[in-house]
Amino acid sequence: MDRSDWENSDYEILAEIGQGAYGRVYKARERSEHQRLVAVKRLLLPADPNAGVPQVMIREVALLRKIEHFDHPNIVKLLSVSAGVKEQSMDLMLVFEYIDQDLSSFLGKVSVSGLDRSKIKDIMQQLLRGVDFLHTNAIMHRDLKPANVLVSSRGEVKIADFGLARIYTYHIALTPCVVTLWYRAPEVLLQVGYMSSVDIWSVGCIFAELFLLRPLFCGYTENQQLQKIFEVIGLPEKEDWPKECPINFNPAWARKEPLSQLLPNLTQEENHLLTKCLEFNPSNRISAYNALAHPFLSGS
Ligand code: 0RS
Repeated sequence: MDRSDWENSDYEILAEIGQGAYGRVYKARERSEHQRLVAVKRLLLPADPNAGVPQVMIREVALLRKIEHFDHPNIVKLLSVSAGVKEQSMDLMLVFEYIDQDLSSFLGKVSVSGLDRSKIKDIMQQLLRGVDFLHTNAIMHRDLKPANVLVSSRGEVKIADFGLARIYTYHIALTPCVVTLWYRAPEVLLQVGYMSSVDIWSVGCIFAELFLLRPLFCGYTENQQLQKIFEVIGLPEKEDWPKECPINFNPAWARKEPLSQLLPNLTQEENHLLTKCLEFNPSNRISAYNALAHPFLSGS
């Protein structure tokens, strides 16, 4: 955004906090009496201004506003939306409440002795309540990872960067950039159809990371990512391999280090929940709703 834009806007930009397929996110301050800190997200979508606001944009923004009415504690709060036209582009500005840190920075500050079990349970409950809320409203996040899970100074966990999936898909094609594959479900890597269960896979990866304090599967190509996954969860049954899959079943992907070896200190309940989140077959994967009722998470 150029200077003149910011000078006329209701917000004073303080710093850029992120950049990606979505455009840019800035930390800013309201100029009004409240002087509240906010996160301003700006998307520039190449579009024909004469054709009006693109349908996808209207639908997605309507969805964001609809879910905002529920004021869910584990979803980042949307304060305002504005759209405009700039040169040959649609300019979309979303303003959110500002949260101090993301989960990856939070994990980076944890001492070597690790997180308490009670803290892990608390983070997982809040994360899954947010995911369950999104799924109940037919929203898939599709890119859940520690960098877009925010942690407030009061310990509230809030999911950010969702609900613009259709705009992104359109935008990503135009913005080459590096994305992390580490939290991506096998069906996404295998390029077969997918559903909300992809988010549960990501939750499973995050769950393991809360114990390990490092990412569970760190691949740098789709094939390497799949290989790392199979080394831990084992090779799926040939019958479970998706039909019409562009990547062939490869029996050479053998198991090297099962979960029980990678995370030997997990209780049986923790290990069971993690295994249910990391099921290869998406239809065997636990739902957010059922995960919340799992013995590890049910009860306070
Ligand atoms: C990878 C080390 C860096 O308040 C942050 C916020 C932060 C927000 C906020 C609120 C609402 C977003 C952010 C948001 C919107 C896309 C997004 C993508 C990723 C994250 C948030 C998004 N680690 C990550 C970035 N980071 C510093 C560490 C922070 C720190 C505090 N508060 N975002 N990001 N929506 N769209």
